[in-house]
Amino acid sequence: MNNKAPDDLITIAGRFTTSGVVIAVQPFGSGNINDTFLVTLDPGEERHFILQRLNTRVFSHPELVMQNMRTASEHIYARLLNVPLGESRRWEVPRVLLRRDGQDHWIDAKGSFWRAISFIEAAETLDIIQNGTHAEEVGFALGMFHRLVSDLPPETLSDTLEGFHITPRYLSHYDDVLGRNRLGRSPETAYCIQFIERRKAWAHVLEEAKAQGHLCIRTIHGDPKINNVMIDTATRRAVGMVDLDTVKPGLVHYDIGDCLRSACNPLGEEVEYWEMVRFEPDLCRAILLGYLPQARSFLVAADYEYLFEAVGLIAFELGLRFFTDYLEGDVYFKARREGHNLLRALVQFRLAESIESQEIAIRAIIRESR
Ligand code: GN1
Ligand code: MG
Repeated sequence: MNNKAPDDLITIAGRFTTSGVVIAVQPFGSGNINDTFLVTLDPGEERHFILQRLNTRVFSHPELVMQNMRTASEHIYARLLNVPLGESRRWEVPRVLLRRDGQDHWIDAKGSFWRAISFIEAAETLDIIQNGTHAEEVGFALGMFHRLVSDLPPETLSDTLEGFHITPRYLSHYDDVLGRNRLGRSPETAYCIQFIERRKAWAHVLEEAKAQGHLCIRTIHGDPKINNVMIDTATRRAVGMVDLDTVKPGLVHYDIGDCLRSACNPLGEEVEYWEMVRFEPDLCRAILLGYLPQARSFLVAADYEYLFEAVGLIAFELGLRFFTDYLEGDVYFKARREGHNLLRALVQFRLAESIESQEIAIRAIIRESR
């Protein structure tokens, strides 16, 4: 058995402690990009914190990611003082933990970029939607987050991931990769290629609306999928949104689409039987019931007109990103086995199909929820 890795992690975690001794560092969560660990301290002012090795292949300017996180969380803290939460609800924001010398990260001998973030105690995240109440809480969490950053001017944040959620950019990258690809065509890859081909023109819908001035840039979360919403283990209410790496300027539609595509898929995005994946409209209704009371103060009429397109588009876009990565040899999303990113793509395409086939019902839900 090799004991070296845990020892190394304990030393690295120790670089971020101000009190207490690190007694354990364990892999944590199911992220596709960064490496995440839960650190346990004894005794320490706080029992746990999150240690992460940022994927600098994806985030090529990690110091700007840290700056955005700090700008957003400080803004949210200040704003929380004026936003009534109601009884029996807490709202927590992950804080960047500084080292004793005031630095917000540490670069190890191999050049890895490490950072520490506060842990929200007595709460958990779930990869799969549990029921309508859970869906409503997921919607509330995104609405609360958007409301708290709605007065944070997007220009104060850096664009840390150029092209993120710009579907036409993913399409042109896909075309390049496909052109170079020499893999044989299985029935699954043929299905994906045809699926993308038929939706190429439509995939510009949000970017065109943005270019024509129908939709405006705001501060967004960037990755508000179901398992980035922390749920209180006792009250089962949402207590915060984690993973602030992608907080940056963008369309709220990317966020709403990502939240709905991830939380209205009762089988989750890592399912084996991709043909069985479907989008559940009742969960969509529950999410909007939680989201819109928070968001009505800043959404304008044109925003509602593109909500339906946003749901299908973000599912399609994620499928496109997974499929391109499969063709490219898994250079972006961590793949845990051969064909993993192909399977993930099939799940998202099946979900996008299910959204398309229920267009009338989903549009009616959006209309009635306004
Ligand atoms: C990635 O690593 P994780 O799980 O936080 C990705 C998201 C995808 C998500 C799909 C920076 O997020 O855009 O929606 O996987 N993050 C980045 O599960 O690309
Ligand atoms: Mg993320």
